[in-house]
Amino acid sequence: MTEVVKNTVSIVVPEAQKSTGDVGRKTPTVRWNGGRPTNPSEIGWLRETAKDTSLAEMRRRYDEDGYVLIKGLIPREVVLSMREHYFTHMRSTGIIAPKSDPRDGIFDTSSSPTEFNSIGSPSYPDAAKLQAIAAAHYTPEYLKFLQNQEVHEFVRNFMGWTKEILLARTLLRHSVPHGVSSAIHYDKIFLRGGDPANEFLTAWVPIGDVAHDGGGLIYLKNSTEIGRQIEANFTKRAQTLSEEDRIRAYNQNMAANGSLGTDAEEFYQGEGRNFKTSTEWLTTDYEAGDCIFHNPYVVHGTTLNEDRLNRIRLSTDLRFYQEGSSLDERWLKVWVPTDGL
Ligand SMILES: O=C(O)CCC(=O)C(=O)O
Ligand SMILES: [Fe+2]
Repeated sequence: MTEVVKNTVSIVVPEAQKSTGDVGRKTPTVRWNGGRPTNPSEIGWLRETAKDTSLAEMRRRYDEDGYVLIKGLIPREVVLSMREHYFTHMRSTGIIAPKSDPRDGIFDTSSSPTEFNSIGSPSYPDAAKLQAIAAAHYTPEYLKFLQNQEVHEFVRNFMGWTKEILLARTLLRHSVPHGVSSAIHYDKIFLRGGDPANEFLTAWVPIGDVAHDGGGLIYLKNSTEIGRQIEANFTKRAQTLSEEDRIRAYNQNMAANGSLGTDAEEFYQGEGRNFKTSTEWLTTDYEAGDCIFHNPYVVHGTTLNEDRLNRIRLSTDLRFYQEGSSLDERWLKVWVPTDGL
């Protein structure tokens, strides 16, 4: 019998080149949250990271990119139950389509999107809706979701901390189709308190699937250094201000809402004017269970929610510090609409 000689040559792909997230995927088409279209040649995909990737490689990517997008970190069912809970809680405000399943979170398109503004929008909705959003931050289901073991363990191991502190000020935000949500910023603008050398970690947790044109986060590629330079400039200009004003996101040097513009064009006309050579912005099709961790300086904003199924983008954003570090004390209280942060 002749032995069939199999081709045993295997190609070892270096870990650093795996799962870049953009292989063979068409350039996404999105609009900025302010409504202007993006330039397709400047939009790309975020790098995806599998949760079993080595810590060393994850940290290398975080250092290089300013973020690490972990696919499927939280069990999908846990996330979808949270989505169902939120829209059941919010149903009385009229946010979801009549008779629709709260788990789907489908916007009632007979309403005006601006009536359903949420945290991060330029203005708030009416008192009843605002009260419902505030109350959603206190439900036992949400508080349990915040204790999610996968996220806490990840943060602890990834940062090499003995114990992580989740700041009480978490932001549970919905963004309805064609509504206005968060503008361009880096997170340090809002957390300038505490020892400046102490870095926190943000986790943005989509609560449901968020397609690339569904109002999720969009990041300026390789922008950590850009954020640092803009912040150094703000710090210099704030030297004559009182301590309270110096750390305020809305001090006299800052634009409304602490933002750096509603879209790339505004960004490059304003604080981004010295960084016009960095023009690639990255987003993705986020799936329930994914979690994106980013540093305090990486520049990001949101896309316009143009979801084909009229799904409401729901997410929470969390900030972690190492236990015992000097942190921004203003963030130790649960968000209320009047906290001025
Ligand atoms: O969800 C949003 O609209 C903004 C979230 C964000 O900027 C963050 O998580 O740092
Ligand atoms: Fe942010």
